[in-house]
Amino acid sequence: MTQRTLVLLKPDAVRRHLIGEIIGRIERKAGWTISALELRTLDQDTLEQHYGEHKGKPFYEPLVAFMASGPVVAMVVEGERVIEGVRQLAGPTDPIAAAPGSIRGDYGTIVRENLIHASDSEESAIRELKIFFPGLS
Ligand code: RTP
Ligand code: MG
Repeated sequence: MTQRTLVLLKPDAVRRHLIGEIIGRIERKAGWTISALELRTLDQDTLEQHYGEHKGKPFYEPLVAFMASGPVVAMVVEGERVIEGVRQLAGPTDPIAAAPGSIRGDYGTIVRENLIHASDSEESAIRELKIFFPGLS
């Protein structure tokens, strides 16, 4: 099943010069293709749309401040079961719980600064891709 997912390399990944390392892991997966890619600083409106499901939670405000603290790399990745696949490469949200070999397990520090976002379902992917890449057909 060919899918599309939204991947964000968060400001910590950009600051720590880990973009190449993380993109390399995605590219090494046979059959996946990066079909759009952009470095951009996210505004409040975009972040509110993207993380709307977390509004009101205690971590929401610091999360949005962190996500606006520097540029992110936004990209579209396409391929076979790529939604589940990139989540697998990323590892669990909390880097302490993430196994070595996963992106968050290898490089994550605290739960907020966990390097990468990847859509968590087909429904989320469609919603998030519209926010970040509205021109996509
Ligand atoms: P993401 O949406 O960024 O791909 O991460 P996720 O699905 O693994 O985690 P989610 O529950 O959607 O949380 C979104 C992001 O919020 C930050 N977070 N901080 N307790 C905390 O301080 C806390 N919990 C979550 C993380 O940056 C997480 O990726
Ligand atoms: Mg999430």
